[in-house]
Amino acid sequence: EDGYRLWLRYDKVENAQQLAAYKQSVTQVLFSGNSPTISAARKELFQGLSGLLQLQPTETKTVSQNGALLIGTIATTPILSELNLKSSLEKIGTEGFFIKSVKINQKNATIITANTDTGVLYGVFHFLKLIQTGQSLSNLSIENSPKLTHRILNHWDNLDRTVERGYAGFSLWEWHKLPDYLDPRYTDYARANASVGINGTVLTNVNANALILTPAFLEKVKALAGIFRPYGIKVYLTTRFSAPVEIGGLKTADPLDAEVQMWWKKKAEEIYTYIPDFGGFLVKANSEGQPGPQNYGRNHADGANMLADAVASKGGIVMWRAFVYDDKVPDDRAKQAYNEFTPLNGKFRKNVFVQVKNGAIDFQPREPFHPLFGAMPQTPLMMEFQLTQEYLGFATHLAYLAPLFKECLDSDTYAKGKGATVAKVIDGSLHKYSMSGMAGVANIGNDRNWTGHPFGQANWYSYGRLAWNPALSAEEIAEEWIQMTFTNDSKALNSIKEIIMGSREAVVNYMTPLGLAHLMGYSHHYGPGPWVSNKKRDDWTATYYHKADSAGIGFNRTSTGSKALSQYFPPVKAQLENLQTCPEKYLLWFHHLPWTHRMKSEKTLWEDLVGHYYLGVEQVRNMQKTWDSLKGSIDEYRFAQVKSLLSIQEKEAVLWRNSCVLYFQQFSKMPIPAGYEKPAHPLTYYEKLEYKFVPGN
Ligand code: BDP
Repeated sequence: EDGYRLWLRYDKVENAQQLAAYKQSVTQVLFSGNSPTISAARKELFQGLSGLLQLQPTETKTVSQNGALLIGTIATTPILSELNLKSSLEKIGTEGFFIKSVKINQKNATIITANTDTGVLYGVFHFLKLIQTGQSLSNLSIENSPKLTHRILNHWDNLDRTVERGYAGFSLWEWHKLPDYLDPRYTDYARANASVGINGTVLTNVNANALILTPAFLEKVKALAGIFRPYGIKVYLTTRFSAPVEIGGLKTADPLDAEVQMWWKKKAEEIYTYIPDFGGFLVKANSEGQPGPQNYGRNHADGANMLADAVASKGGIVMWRAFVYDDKVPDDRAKQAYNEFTPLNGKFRKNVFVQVKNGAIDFQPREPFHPLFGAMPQTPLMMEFQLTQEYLGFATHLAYLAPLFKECLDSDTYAKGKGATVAKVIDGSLHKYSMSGMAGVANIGNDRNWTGHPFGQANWYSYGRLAWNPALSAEEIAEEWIQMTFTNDSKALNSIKEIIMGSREAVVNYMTPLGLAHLMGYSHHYGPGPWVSNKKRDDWTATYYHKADSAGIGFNRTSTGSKALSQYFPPVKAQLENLQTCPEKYLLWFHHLPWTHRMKSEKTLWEDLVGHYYLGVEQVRNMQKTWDSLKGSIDEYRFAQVKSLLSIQEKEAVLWRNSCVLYFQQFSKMPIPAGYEKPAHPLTYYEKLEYKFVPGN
């Protein structure tokens, strides 16, 4: 077991009783339809059953015994039309499915049905999951459909196969061998995505290369799209805004220039000749040096609408990113996206999403939700989460991100009074958006186990599950993932759950507790660098964010500071502005406070901060102990791999703790409270450590 099979391992059900019961529920299979999607579903079902139940059930045309499994859409399965499923099917839409125990010809049968073939495929994955997670197959009545229309992975993959912020090897896309060689891995990638309902993938980096839009590459993209299509996955590309100049020979890329508009129209038409169901474009513009409409004095809506018009007639969309900040703008970086985008509310075409990162800075271990959520009622906002752990220890540290995703999704924006959660903004229900979406910056590469750290798979998995249904809990997702990926043994399951559920908070504690942010080393964002200052851009330094000085620490975003808080709706603003009500987990994000400030723990801010750093290390040590107790209940390879990674994580958590505590101590001038182990070296030692060999340096 090397992790390649992800959560689709399909190993034999170990519990003999359960196995026998399952076998009784699957004695014959009636599969109808013959599209490529149905073939994929059939193949998956048989692969799953032959592994899980060691069974090759016979395919029949009629129900002749108990335990029949009927699979297909209503249109292709005449028997189903007798079952009065119309109203249920209306409810589940184009991608939902329906699994139900029924009687047909007086025999017990199970049906898996949907309005579309893709729905059937999702239903098959769900059915297999019931077995993988040890659930009963009797008396089933499952109606399930996605809450969001667009559930998309964003690959930050370059054409030379390096991956921006990728820590799991090189890009999966072997451009040099495409379109002739189709790595079977592409199909496994599609299966994994479909199994959690991901229905789109952006193949290329947001820091885009215009070459992807040239015929030689479109040929290759077409080949990938052909593999993903049966799995319900559309392909999208990133565009470089200056492409008309770079590959089109035009003098300008001004979005209001008729020639430029025509160029994009033609380009889009050309793309659709290769990929008739091409999903559309993802654009990073006027951000971190990327070209955009502002280069021509135009705004984001001008840029997005031009591209949107080019793909509209074919059903394509544009995902225009709101990740903009500029050190030339002499204001708090956290405010810029809101300032640039809220005036454009309602000014985008119908097929444009504005894609917003979960927080206003950048994928930190903890950030308050982005104030744009709730602030653009007439423009569908799409959530952007980062699965690759750029700021959470790469693929070396174990950090389960579903609690981070949930923290954001469950936050109340108060955009329409109480209960206007971020989840309701992005699922479209709050503002009646016509489309809804979530993007996850992929953590996948060509490492054998896909994500580098075996637990990184849980971030891919949980992202997909939450994009399908943001109401799921991080814990229930963790449980099913562990069961499918590691074990159904309840003791081991609970131990792994304990590790996984506490892991993100541990990282917050040893990296950026109490609302601190961006203390990571310069450019690579790996090890600690609270001392990073005096760089090319002020907003790329750590001192910009923590503002530690002899008077205290933290970024004042209240009305006496940058006023970023005024971008939130009044109840949120009031809560966060007030020191009595601001949750301490966000304290230093919004307030600059003296080292002697009294915390809820009755400790001074200094002592409390130090306490969090030490707790973070303790938490990692506890994770290690719990993992060690699993020896024998986990296959050896992955047991040893996680064990080693945890020991690196422990070492690095200590480095983080010592670096930050000693660095901040220069300003607090207060002692590390008695009872804590003392840092092994002076601050200068930690400051000199270089992370020369980490990716991105
Ligand atoms: C930052 C990354 C950078 C990305 C950028 C983005 O450091 O590599 O290009 O986000 O999201 O987190 O565009």
